[in-house]
Amino acid sequence: MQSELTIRNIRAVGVKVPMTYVLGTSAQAVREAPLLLIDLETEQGVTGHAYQFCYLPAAAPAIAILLDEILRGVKGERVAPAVLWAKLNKRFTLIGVQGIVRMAMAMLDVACWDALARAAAVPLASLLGGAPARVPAYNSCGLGLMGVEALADEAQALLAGGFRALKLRLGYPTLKADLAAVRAVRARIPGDVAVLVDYNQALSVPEAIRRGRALDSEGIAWIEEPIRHDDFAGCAEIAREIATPLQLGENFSQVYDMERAITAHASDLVMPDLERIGGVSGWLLARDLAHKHGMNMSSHLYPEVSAHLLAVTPTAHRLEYVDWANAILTEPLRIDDGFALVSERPGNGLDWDQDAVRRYRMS
Ligand code: SMN
Ligand code: MG
Repeated sequence: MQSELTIRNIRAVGVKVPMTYVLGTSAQAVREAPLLLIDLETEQGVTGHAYQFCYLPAAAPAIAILLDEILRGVKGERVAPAVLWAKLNKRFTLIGVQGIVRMAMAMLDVACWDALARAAAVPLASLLGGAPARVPAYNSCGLGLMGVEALADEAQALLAGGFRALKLRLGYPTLKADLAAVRAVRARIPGDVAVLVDYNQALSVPEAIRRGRALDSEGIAWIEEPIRHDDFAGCAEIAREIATPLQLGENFSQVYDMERAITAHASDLVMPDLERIGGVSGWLLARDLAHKHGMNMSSHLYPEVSAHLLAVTPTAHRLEYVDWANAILTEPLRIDDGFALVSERPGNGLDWDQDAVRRYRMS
């Protein structure tokens, strides 16, 4: 994608926004969302936006420092995402394009695509050859590890907005407790609501097979990351042994990782993360790979931008909806009857509410 836009500056600000629902995973409980927001300023006056969910507040200033380093390499360059990625890939070869280096590069990529869409005065989905659409979404807020009564109440509350699918985190100390959690949720919601479960890498291969087989009779729509995310041989073994579809992807580092997972038959479904897969450019490569293999592809976090991308993904499956960025957006992503409505204004749907940004700014 070529354009006349040239890069002038990258401004980054960290915010810590309160979460409506605690995200209690098997690995860690998250109560506040640390987000890094960037403005990519161009000489032509168009500004592109992106944000990163930082997992840890301490990662926000670290990513911001890497963005300063990126700016030194790309200031004055044209806003051409593929060209910039190639240049930065070379610049960061020795440290490695992974972890927060890759996150910073992906943020630049997302902001570049936003600037291009804004300059063309079209929504990102249209710039990519599609159009804003209704994308099936699941509510991924909350439903962390907790007591069964609280789970049932939260499941009911999460169906507001007409959601027809929810994600439940598992990885309790015992299989019995996992089953109790699933059944408590199931008992409180309509039978046609899909329940997806996520172990966040908590299990060993034998334990995943044991728990997965037990979950096979619970009507679960997918089992996500049962074991360490990079053990593709182990995941392939689990996928062979259980009937419920296996889901991987939030930890795919660029499309190369996804290709290795597919080659290893590690997963039935894929759900790349916008920032780990390499931004919009990385998503487009992942999209083509999923299409080639006929694999259903969902998103991970960043629902505002991911909605645009799923609208141009032939094997689009489910959008992961979280409301974390709503606190700092002027126009949060709209959900209607369980579908996300891709924003129709120019760009990727991210516009900062400056008062809220000041309120939640990290010290
Ligand atoms: C998740 C997302 C973000 C932070 C922690 C856990 C989870 C998911 O794995 O898939 O939503
Ligand atoms: Mg997950």
